[in-house]
Amino acid sequence: MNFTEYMKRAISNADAFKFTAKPNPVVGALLIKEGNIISHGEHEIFGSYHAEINAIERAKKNLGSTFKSFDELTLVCTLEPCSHQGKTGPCVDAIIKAGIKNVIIGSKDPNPLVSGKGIKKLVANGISVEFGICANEVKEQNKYFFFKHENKKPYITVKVAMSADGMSHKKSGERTIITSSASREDVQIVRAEYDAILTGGNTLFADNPRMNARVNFPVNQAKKILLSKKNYISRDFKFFKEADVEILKERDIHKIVSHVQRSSINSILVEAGPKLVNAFLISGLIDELIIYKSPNHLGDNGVSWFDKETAVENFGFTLESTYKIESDTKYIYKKC
Ligand code: AOF
Ligand code: ZN
Repeated sequence: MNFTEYMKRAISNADAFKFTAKPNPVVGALLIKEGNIISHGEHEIFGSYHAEINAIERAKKNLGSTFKSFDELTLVCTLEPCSHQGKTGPCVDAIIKAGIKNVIIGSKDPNPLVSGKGIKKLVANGISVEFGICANEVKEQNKYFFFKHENKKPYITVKVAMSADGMSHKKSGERTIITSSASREDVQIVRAEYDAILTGGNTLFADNPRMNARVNFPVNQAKKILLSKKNYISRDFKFFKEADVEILKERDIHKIVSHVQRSSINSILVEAGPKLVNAFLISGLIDELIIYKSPNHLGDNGVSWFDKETAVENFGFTLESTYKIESDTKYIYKKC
């Protein structure tokens, strides 16, 4: 195997942890000696050890058997090793301390705390560093993390469930189930991918939603953000169950987004009613729109999502893909 192939292996190993490492990036590392993988390590869980540390610690078990000293090994890691003291120690220090002399990196870390500094410190300590192998694949694998740092804003998706005639719910205000259970199951997987789920007070009071990802695999549940000006909100709503909830009174979407930008959140899924959804779309800060459309009509009893049929295009979105989910259709629009 050459280093590109090892990098691809490290990327694949890391992918298994995309739901538990978030909002951190997934990272994979391998320690190689003369064409053999001596050990591997991944960043498995948010807040826990980084990939390089896991690879080094795993290799130590074979020190003296498959290899005699770390200077015989090449470290292949998908992301630039960190140089900051975060929840765990800086990876570059552990690499230097172990005595590794060769490091092959996929992509530079876009996080300003690290970016370039990790590489610089390795080089300053006499370590040979090569970077840029499969950088695009690493970036694609961690697209929300890279997006946030490169665009100085989190990636924001709005998700709506719509009747065939473009309605959100019944005028009477009662909870209306529009799409099939299969579509609603699909939403669970979408939720699992995001770092934060945002809704408004109207949706909370009308639907009492849980808005967690009910999936059959381990997931670091999204932080929940509730926009409401109310001074008192009962914690009996399902939204608050086993959740990290932040309530914001702010109404200015730009200010809300800058506030989130300062946290570790890279991506937000907005699941709200027409008023808030339209405010987000008008702000121009939405990057993706997911519409689940059912074949059923609500007719005169319904409240429309958008004013015009061409609203989606007017907001600057283009259809990227369409999926059938039983009798519903899922449309994914991207900003262009
Ligand atoms: C690495 N190896 O496996 C990962 C890195 O909060 P912390 O301490 O876990 O640090 C998170 C930041 O560290 C994250 O934003 C990114 O810049 C980097 N992630 N770095 O050397 C890893 N997961
Ligand atoms: Zn690290």
